[in-house]
Amino acid sequence: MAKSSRQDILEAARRALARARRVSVLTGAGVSAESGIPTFRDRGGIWEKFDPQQVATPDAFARDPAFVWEWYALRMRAVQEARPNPAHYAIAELERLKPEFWLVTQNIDNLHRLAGSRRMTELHGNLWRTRCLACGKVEELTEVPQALPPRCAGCGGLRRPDVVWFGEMLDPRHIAEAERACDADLFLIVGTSGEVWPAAGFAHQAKAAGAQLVEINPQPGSLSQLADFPLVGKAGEVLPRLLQGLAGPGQK
Ligand code: BJW
Ligand code: ZN
Repeated sequence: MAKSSRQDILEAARRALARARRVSVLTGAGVSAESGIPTFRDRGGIWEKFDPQQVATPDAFARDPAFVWEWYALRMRAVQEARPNPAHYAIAELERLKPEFWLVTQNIDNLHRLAGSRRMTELHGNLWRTRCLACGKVEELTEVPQALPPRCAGCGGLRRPDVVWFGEMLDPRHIAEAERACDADLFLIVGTSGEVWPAAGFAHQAKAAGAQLVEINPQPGSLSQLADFPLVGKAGEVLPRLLQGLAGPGQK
């Protein structure tokens, strides 16, 4: 059988998206790559320069909170300079076009929100939030903390980044939201290697629940074999093309 061309797959995905009433999106670091934020597992990615065991585990933080905070401060400064790219804006546009829409992101960089996304779950937390280890108080940050590690204004306890490290449980409410999003007609997987669980599991769950899967990624990864419509390319280029000509609710 003749292999479908990229253009055929894009057009088929476009038709599936136009038909779909319930649309969900799972994103990872690749969606922010074109905003200049490095991914984790690509060549030149974060895990080439830093050992996750030293910066992204509760043990690392317990051993050396200042060191872990320095690493997050570095990433905050990088993210502070970054702006959403056409992929973030296309996803925010999709939320406006589809009444039953949900975004599940693994990213902590806040760029989806800056682009206008609201119906979403931040599975791995947010870089601009801290949590007091002593009293649990959650605080929003507007800038990179001056003194590291920062302390709680209320109780003086140690504050940690409000993100999910390896070996930590995700917030059960976030898991429930993501599971609801798996009940979709169309499920888009954008810019994630699918290496990290339970996030990767949601793509499998959506497939099992009958969703058609679109993957957008320049490289095949562990979720590619699940995809009904594998779209090979950069999110900031492919997503706007996928949305071309898509009409909103009530329009035909
Ligand atoms: C582009 C692009 C462009 C490039 N356009 N695309 C079951 C099996 C095996 C292991 C486990 C399991 N269950 C649990 C585990 C352990 C662990 C895990 O998954 N380990 C694996 C790595 C083996 N999971 C956990 O520990 C999780 N907790 C948990 O399961 O709790 C229950 C439990 C507790 C104790 C024991 C057992 C169970 C928590 C995971 C937390 C992950 N945290 C991090 C860092 C924290 C936040 C931060 O500081 O940023 O989250 S790790 C890091 O990976 C970050 C990311 O959100 C996450 C996912 O990475 P992502 O987004 O996929 O990035 P990359 O770099 O991997 O991929 C980028 C992709 O983009 C690539 O495909 C590129 O091709 C593509 N790309 N340019 C589109 N322009
Ligand atoms: Zn406190």
